[in-house]
Amino acid sequence: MNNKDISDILFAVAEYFTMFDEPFKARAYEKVAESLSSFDNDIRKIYKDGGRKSLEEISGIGKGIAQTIEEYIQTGRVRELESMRKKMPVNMEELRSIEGVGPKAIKTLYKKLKIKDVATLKKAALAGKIQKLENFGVKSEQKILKGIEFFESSRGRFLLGEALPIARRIADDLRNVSGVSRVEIAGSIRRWCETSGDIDILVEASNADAVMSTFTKREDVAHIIAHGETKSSVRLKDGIDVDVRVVAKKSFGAALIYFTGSKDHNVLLRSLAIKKKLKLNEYGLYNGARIIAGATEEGVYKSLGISIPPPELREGKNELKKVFTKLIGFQDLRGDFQTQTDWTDGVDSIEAMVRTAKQLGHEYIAITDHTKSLAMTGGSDEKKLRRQMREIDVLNKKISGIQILKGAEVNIMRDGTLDISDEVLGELDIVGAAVHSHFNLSESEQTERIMRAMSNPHIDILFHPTGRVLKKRDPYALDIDKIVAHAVATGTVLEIDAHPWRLDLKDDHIKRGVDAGAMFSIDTDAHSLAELSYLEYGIGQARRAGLSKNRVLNTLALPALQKFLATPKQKRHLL
Ligand code: DGT
Ligand code: CA
Ligand code: CA
Ligand code: ZN
Repeated sequence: MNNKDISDILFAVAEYFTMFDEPFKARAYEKVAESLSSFDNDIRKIYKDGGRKSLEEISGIGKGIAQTIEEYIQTGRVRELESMRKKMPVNMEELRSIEGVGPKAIKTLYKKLKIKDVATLKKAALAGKIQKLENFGVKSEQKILKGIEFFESSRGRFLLGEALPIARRIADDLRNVSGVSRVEIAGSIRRWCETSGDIDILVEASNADAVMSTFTKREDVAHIIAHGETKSSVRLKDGIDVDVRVVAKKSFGAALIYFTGSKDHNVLLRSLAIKKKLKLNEYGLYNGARIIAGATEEGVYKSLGISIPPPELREGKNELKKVFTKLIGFQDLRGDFQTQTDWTDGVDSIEAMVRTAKQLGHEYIAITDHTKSLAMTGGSDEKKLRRQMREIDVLNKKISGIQILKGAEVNIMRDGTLDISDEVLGELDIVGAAVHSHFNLSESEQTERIMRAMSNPHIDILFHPTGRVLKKRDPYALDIDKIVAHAVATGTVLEIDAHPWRLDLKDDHIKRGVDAGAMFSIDTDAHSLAELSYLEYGIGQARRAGLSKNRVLNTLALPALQKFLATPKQKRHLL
């Protein structure tokens, strides 16, 4: 419990007093709540040292408020608040986030229409019931509906592929503010979670004011949720919220641990600290009143006697016990096995894709255009594939320093056969198979179908195995454990499609493959030059699953890769 918790509870009390027609009490609580949120000394300590009397010496705090704070510190509850909540059981936080709806309106809406939350508010507004209330009207009803629309559109979680670029942009801008010495993205984004609720950024700076004003004045800010001395929150025009906190140098590591989370990881860490008779919070690791670590993450973990867990694994599972020495790193991939070009539905030429891949440092790139049954993409038939192979021979002579692999993204037909003849598949360097039709088969039919395709000796990789497209298409019904087992049995590599709309396999599924000993590839599924840099999203998911470098095909150097591909599928293995 810190000053902020106390401030939050006083704000809540103030709101309920407003609803219960106690404007003076409400104002008094609100004032104290406001001043506490930027109060330098620890209220709890003041209370512990000097009792309720010492609270009353703080300006604005009278007897009543001092009692409330005392009760909250001692019991973690405020009975008066609880009884007011019982009398008016509404979801305050939710309702208040609708523009134009404050405590007074909430009271009327509850008393007259039994409105408790945004869902019941929406129903009433759509039925035209709100405009009939006293002090409301057609205009305020419309405003409420607009507010609900905004609430609904922006409360969903954001894809990592949306949130990460925004977070990086803001972090980069903050790095240019004078006096700023360090900026880190924290929260679920640093853990590479596939979606994020908001963006969390930590800043070390000599001038917090400059950071806060630069941040809140950004052009992409839709509105400012809170502007404080060391913490501000905004909602961007894109709908995503951003929290920026300025943290002291001596606490930066502890704060980075805390705000990277996850909550469950923090809970594990804190109880480990307690076991060692230490105390951990976002300011540091303490032995009694003495800070023993806090400036760096390494220092804090080391003082707790454990090695630093990668952020991707801080989910409150086994990350404090296990050491992940072989975890795949962001620099470990040497190539990409799934790319489409202007031969089908990609936008760039093979040559342009290859040159960009080379610039990215790749040693090889597979060109895997779609095949004929995906007619809308101009999918290749056998003849076109052979023509493309000849073109690749020419380009391989022309471009040095990178090997172009002849490939294809072959369609799996309804019955599990493929839409390209085995003869032509045998001429390709590397072949991926994928489902692009009949998404609605039963789980057993879908699983059998895909397993049949995996049994084909020419199918090296199963591309985007579950077929999901985030926010657009659910994965098809599939027995993933059977697929994983069949991959191991047949020597088929499972793809982690790194495209931020797909992330397929996802972390849980990768984990099952890890446990079963499967082989993986991490590919971009790029349809343009820019998308060739998507590998990091797949690596992030792989790391979340604890996947080690030596189980990933595209960590191999070219000669080792060629040797692998020259080995019959059944006998293929990675070290
Ligand atoms: P999100 O934003 O929903 O994608 O997930 P996070 O993990 O980014 O969560 P967020 O933004 O609410 O808070 C950032 C981190 O701060 C979170 O991972 C752990 C820490 N944190 C926040 N609230 C609490 C809390 O109540 N208890 C503990 N132990 N840690 C918290
Ligand atoms: Ca967050
Ligand atoms: Ca946050
Ligand atoms: Zn495509």
